[in-house]
Amino acid sequence: MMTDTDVAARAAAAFSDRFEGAPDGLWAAPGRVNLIGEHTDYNDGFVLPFALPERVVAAAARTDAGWSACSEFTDETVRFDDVSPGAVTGWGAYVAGVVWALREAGFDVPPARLAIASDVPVGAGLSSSHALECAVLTALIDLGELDLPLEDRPRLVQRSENGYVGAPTGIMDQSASLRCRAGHALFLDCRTLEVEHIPFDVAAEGLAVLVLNSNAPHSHSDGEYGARRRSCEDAARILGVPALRDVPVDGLSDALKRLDDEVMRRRVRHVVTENQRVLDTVGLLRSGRIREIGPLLTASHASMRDDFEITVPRVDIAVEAALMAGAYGARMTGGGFGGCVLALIDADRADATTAAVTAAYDRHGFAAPTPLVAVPSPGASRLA
Ligand code: GAF
Repeated sequence: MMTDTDVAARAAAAFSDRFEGAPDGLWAAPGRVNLIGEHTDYNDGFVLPFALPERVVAAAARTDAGWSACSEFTDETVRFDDVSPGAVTGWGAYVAGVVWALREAGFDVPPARLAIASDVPVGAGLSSSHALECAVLTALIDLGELDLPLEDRPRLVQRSENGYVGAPTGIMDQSASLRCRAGHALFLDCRTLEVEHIPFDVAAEGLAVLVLNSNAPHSHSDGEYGARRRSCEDAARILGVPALRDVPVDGLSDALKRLDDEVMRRRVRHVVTENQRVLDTVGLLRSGRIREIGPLLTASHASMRDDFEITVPRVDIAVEAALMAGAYGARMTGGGFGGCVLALIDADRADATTAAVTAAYDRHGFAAPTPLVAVPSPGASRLA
């Protein structure tokens, strides 16, 4: 596994290669794994992500006018003065969107040059694009000495994502990248944005969270994400509540009786039961009972598979194989339609669990998954 230092060195080297001189500083923002609480964020519900050691690093410096960005992933250097929505497209929109959202919020954003490097796997559902936006935001805030409290930063990144990039995502990923702490999971109330840092020292318990990238192609994920969100919002309107967060789990069967559409009933059941699973998981973790969260993770997966219908065979097969190999619990993590599976395992079972999933993939003709052991890590910060 690469470290911040490797990625930071690459970002600094990219800066010197493409721009003149050295950067004023280096800023890093992590990808995330969501332990539990999927598609609950835009329903004003609860989530429990933690930040990864894998990070996006922005090497950045103030300049005289405009913004320029380059990345180790492409030869293209994006330059722009105009940040109106639509003016910058492609990967540069993730940079321009942050500038736009800061200006919309009334900030005097410093002109800057930014060089990006990253070891967050791309297209794996580990939030690489939010990590990019959060690294850019953190760099611009420091370069411009902007007064934007930490707790207000996720909303601004969400505004960039929704209003500029054009993805109707919720508030979880930015919150994780910006607000997580090492050794903890972030219990976030997505309505009030209150957080509680829940100790999640898996290593001290002889455990590990193994993350396996299914490498399944993310076909149709954008459209399906929007469709799930609309279905939840329509259901809340029919039920006469501000959001599905307001349907208590003991009121679920009554609520379901008031919905005619069978698909909508399943969507609601997922969200309402998933919120409860987050609360139950937090309860167990608060009393140090980490192993016991396993069945909640596995139940979350079943709910995503059967009710929310956002899994694909490759992630279902990985979950089943990990459980057969002795995992305490396993589930898909992230937006769905591919991406990663996480499994709570004994720390010495990472290779055996990966081998079991690889063998199952082999039987189905799928290429081997890519493993990483996820260590709860700190949120965005200045490195140098
Ligand atoms: C994606 C989104 F960006 C999040 O806001 C969240 O909805 C997640 O999918 C599903 O839990 O990562």
